[in-house]
Order: sequence, then C-alpha cells, then structure tokens
Amino acid sequence: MIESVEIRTVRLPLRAPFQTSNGVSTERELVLVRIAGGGAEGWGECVAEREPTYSSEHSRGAVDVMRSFLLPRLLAAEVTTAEEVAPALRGVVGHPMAKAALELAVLDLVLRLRGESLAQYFGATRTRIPAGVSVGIQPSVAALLDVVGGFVDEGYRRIKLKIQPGWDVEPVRAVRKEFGDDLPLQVDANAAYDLADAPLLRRLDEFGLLLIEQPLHHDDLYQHARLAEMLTTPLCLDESVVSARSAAAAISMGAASIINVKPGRVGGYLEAKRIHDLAQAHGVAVWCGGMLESGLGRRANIALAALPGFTLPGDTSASDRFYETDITDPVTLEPDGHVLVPTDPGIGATPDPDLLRTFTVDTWSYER
Ligand code: OSB
Ligand code: MG
Repeated sequence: MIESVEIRTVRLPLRAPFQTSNGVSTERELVLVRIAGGGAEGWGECVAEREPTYSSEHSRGAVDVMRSFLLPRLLAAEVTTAEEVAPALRGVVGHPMAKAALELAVLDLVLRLRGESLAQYFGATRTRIPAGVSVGIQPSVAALLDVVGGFVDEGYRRIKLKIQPGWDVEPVRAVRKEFGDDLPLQVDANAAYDLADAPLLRRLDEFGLLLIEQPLHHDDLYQHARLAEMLTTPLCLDESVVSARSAAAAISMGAASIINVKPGRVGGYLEAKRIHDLAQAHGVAVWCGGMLESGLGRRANIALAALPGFTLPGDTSASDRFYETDITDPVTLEPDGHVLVPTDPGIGATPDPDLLRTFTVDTWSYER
C-alpha cells in the first residue's frame, strides 16, 4: 500500500513564548510524515519537541529513528491497516512519538481511502467538545491575570496553569481571587517536585482545583501513590503514563485518579484509545492532552477527545492560539468555548503546500 514517504521538519513561530518547568520555547519545531499510496495521501504529526526536555524524544532524533529503524520495518511488514503498525514496530524499544506519527499517517491514509473520519473510526459520540487551555509560566502575576482574563473572555471552559517551585501557590491564589471559585482550574507541574514537597503541594488543596497534573518525576509511580494519600486535590498523571500497561499500574496503585491521554506519549492513537477504554472501565476520568500541535495534530486529538470517556475538558485549545499562521486551516474556538469535531475523511485537513514550503527546514523522501 505504501508507495512513498516524506518526512519534513517544520518550524512554526509561536504567537507568544510558552514556558513550563522544563524551559521556554518561542517556536515549535515539529516533524510531519506524509505517506502516499493507492491514489491518496495520509499525514501524521510527530509531537517530539526540538529538545528532549518533556521526554527523551526530540525532533531530530525522531527523524533519524523513523528513517533508520521504523520505516524499514513498516515497509517490510507491508501493512495495509493502522492496526498493523504498532506490531510491525514493536522490535524498536521506546520512541513512542516517532511511532505514533507513522501510525497516524497510515490511519489517515486508510480512512481517506475509505471516506471515513477519524472520529467515526474511534467511535466518537460528540460533534463538539468543550476546550480547555494551558497557560504557560508568566513573567509576573499581573501578566498571568491578563493572559488568563483573555482566555476567559474568549470562552475557554477550563484553565490550566503551569507551575514550578516558586510559581505555584501565589499565582493560583491570584487567579482564584480575580476569577472566582467557579472557574474550572487545574495545575501542571511537569515533574518539577519531589515527594518531600508534599507539605507545599498540600497548600494547593484550599483552592478547589480540578486536579494537579504530574507533580513528581516520570518514574515516581510509587511516590505519586503516596502523595495522592496526602492531598485532597485529585492527582492526574501525564509523563508517567507511557502505555496502557503503565496506565493500568498507575490506576491499581492509586497513583492517579485522572489520566491525561496524549497519543504521542503512548505510541499512537490506538494505544490512546485503549487507555480511554481501560480508564472508563475503572471509573477513572481521562482528558486529552496537547503538545502545541499544528492544526493537523490538533484535529486528530479533538477526534479522540470526542469519545465518551473524555469527561474533563482537555488541552484542545484552538491551534490559532499558538500560531498566527498555521500549516492547515486553523482550528478555531466557537464563541461558547467549544471546538468542532472534524467530519471530513481521515484527520479532516491537509497541510497547505505553500505554507509547508515556507516553514520547512528539512525534508527527506523515499520512493518505493
Ligand atoms: O505537560 O501537558 C504538558 C505542552 C508541551 C509539553 C508538555 C505539555 C504541554 C501542554 C500543552 O501543556 C498545551 C497544549 O498543547 O495546548
Ligand atoms: Mg502535562
């Protein structure tokens, strides 16, 4: 089925710097995969960032692992369905974001040939979903209140504040004071704390947060379970959940009562759906995370997030909140704070060739 493959590295300027406990970025470097075959094309977006700060993957490494190890396996396996992609790549350890991008490109291609949308394929039940927005660490509390106020005015249904030591209790207190107790509010530490910080993290309990996301290190599953016993705020895991297996372990240990599902982090949309199904069976809420995707990856996330177990608003903010110029038609926010679930075949959008040319910094291609 696969006749040609193109892997592109693209750099998109961000509207505003995005700062987390891992560092600050002013542009998004991402890798796009295009697979052509049978008279159609399929696209995948790899969410690895330029530097390996969120996880061990990075964009240049993802391109290399795709070229050197993943594509040879994918081509040798002669896959004709998305379900065959992960088994074909199983021999390579790790690199979930690179694997996920290839799986998404195959899935997009297969669905386009069939005329079926990603949401239909997943069994999604909704046509529109409420959108949350992730707010980076700001230079001052005044700047934070400004940024949050802008998003609240736009209609976002839930606000997530990035936190780190020195930027936690005070910004949360200030946002609660300014916008009231009814604002759905949560925080994300990106693994910036230790279990010894439990007394500090307990101070967040008084603010009625929806959840605290990934306070401790990636492999601190046991410590998260201990921390969960000390907090009244529900504990949510992001970085620690890398597969349906680790999701099951986290749930059974009591390390998470909520899971942020990111397809790239878990090796693809099919594994992400399995985590949704598992969590739903255990009464654990899930929501769809984000990785500053372009309109392409964002649409795929929104299709996934339209599944019934995604009961909390996700980081499915409009792509035009990150990018003034996107590579696809932008994903935009409806006035009531929802985003629309795409209905066109596959992901429901393709990159604009001229814009792609403008933003591409590196291309590699293969013809069978
Ligand atoms: O931890 O959820 C995270 C962005 C890059 C890396 C990690 C994270 C994030 C976000 C995503 O918070 C925000 C978004 O894409 O809307
Ligand atoms: Mg997170």
